[in-house]
Amino acid sequence: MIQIEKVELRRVRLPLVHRFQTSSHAKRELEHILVTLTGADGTAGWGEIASPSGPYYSAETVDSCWAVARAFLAPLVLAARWEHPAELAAAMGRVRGNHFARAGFDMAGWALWSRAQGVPLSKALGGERAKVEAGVSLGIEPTVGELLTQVEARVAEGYRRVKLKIAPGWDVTPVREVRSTFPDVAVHVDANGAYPSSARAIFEELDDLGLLMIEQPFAPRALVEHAELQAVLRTPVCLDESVEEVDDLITALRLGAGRILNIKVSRMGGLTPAVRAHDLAAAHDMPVWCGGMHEFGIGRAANVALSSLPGFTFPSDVSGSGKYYARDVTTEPVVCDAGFVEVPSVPGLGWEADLDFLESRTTGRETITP
Ligand code: OSB
Ligand code: MG
Repeated sequence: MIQIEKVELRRVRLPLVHRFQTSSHAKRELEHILVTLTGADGTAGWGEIASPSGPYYSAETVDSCWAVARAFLAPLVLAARWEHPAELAAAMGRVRGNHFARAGFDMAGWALWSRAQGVPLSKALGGERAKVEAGVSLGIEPTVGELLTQVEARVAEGYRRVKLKIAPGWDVTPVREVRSTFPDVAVHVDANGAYPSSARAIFEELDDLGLLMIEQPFAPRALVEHAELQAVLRTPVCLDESVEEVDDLITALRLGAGRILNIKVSRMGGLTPAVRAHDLAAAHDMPVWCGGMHEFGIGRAANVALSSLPGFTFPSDVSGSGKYYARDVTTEPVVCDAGFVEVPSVPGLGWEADLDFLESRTTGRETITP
């Protein structure tokens, strides 16, 4: 039986090496919350709450995560007695929504448990791959020329799949330019739900560009409209924001609301529901890949482990740390070589928090005990 005796929450800020703009907003630095769970025997596990600062991707914010983590999740986790991380996830089940906040605790539970079991996190989750294929996500740039410069730099680093953020006014033209300049690079677009469901013509144009997939064209709850769009496109529609719960995936499968699923640990509420979504998608022959939230090294490590599961057949947003951060919060960065990240074979997460560096980047902290 595992019993958590101490919960530590720490807000950490890192500057981005390159400004990132999506259809909803721009960011230059990120603040995430690191969660450390320490068991009665002194074993610790780290997790990351990778919520954006503002409620533009989901309803959560760093402040909402902080409030829910300290007042609701930490007490539930401290009261739980568990033998497997799925039981810890179940103990947090009373809390509705707040998936980013829950994900940080769930991840820390898996990290602690896999280390205690002496197995790599990837194996604990059912992963099989020794390395995972990584792609980069590229934000909206001021000009098409600047976007092409970004793509060129990433291709030179070995990435072979790029995801381009699109928004009304920044779609067919930049995407066509990237396609024609880099014909051998797999291109995928992500609208973050920025289009009204009446905007079908844009997607019919994009349908002719040989894209890997079109991610989240419409608003999160517009599942019926996604099904109607998928019915007229050859390009697979991929769902991101629409699938927060495994139940949303059941609805999407029933409706035919997309052919591919982006599984994000944060959006789903942790590795436990992420693995369930993977298993359900696999049972329906729906390919999946692992999305990201510009995670620091801790959350990035969890993404690498998850991406090693057999259903993750498209490249994941698990680029090396250097795509976002000059220095990451782990003693070693996540490294991408020729488009692949190696899956660690040591017990636990596979990367260690860099405590000295963290001290210099910590903007707030709290320790919660029973
Ligand atoms: O939709 O995938 C998204 C980042 C913030 C919010 C939403 C998204 C993203 C990304 C980043 O695309 C992917 C990554 O972490 O590399
Ligand atoms: Mg997305």
